[in-house]
Amino acid sequence: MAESIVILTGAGISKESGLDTFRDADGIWSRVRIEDVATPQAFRDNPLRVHDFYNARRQQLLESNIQPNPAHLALARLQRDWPGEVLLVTQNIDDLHERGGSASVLHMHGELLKARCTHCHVVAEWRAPLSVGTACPSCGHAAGLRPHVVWFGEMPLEMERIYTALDACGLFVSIGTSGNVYPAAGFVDEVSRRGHAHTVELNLEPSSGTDLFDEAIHGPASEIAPAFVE
Ligand code: BJW
Repeated sequence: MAESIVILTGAGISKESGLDTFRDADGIWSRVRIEDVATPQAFRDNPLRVHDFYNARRQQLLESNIQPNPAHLALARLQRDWPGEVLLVTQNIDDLHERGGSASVLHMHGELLKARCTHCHVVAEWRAPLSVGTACPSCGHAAGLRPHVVWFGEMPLEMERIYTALDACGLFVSIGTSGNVYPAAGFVDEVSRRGHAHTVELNLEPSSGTDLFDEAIHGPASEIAPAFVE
């Protein structure tokens, strides 16, 4: 039986599609402070500022020039053609894997094109701007909606499914992530501890955890991901 594969992607895979990463010199955290937009406290203190931040990113994602690149397409091909299981886990909140043809994507840090009600917890597709007074389409509560994203201090999504797949996989590939944010940064350790899976980093440059991988290939994702998959 073909080995199962877990792929972890980060902001670097969407960089060549026109979306900024977080920690590169021109990244999002060079312009905005994490504590102002990406924590539950920030949303409690100033929901308007947090909504503005995600509204702008949602609007950019929906612009016609933002399209999946060859790395997204290659992973969709891998998922379609590999005879074993391929779990695609992304830290990205964009929908470029889906638009690139991936039928199954696990968004551990949430999704920009969804909103969640803080009262009834329903998750709804959301493409319009959110504001402080936007009522929940399900329970009608005014001001209940927040972006369906995972902020610092919150539990990432689908962790049980991810750890089960990490325990079973024969190959773990990390693409376009700096390895700074846990728990995703610890996945390679989780796999390596078991000793019988191969681990590979594909990144523009060595990430902070590059030495933890069995193999590392450096270059733009749009070139090295298709080459790795073929
Ligand atoms: C290219 C490229 C090209 C560029 N081709 N490559 C100490 C104190 C306080 C907290 C902690 C602590 N230690 C650990 C924590 C926990 C905390 C954490 O990790 N903090 C660290 C900063 C230390 N983590 C959390 O709070 C998480 N929750 C949690 O841990 O819950 C408890 C738990 C316990 C046990 C099990 C499970 C859970 C939640 C983290 C939420 C992260 N949220 C964000 C923002 C929300 C979404 C959004 O707005 O988009 O998610 S932060 C941001 O970073 C975003 C990303 O998904 C995430 C990772 O970033 P990523 O993808 O790695 O991007 P970059 O920019 O860092 O790297 C890009 C890379 O691409 C670079 O290496 C480039 O070189 C490369 N690249 N161009 C290929 N063309």
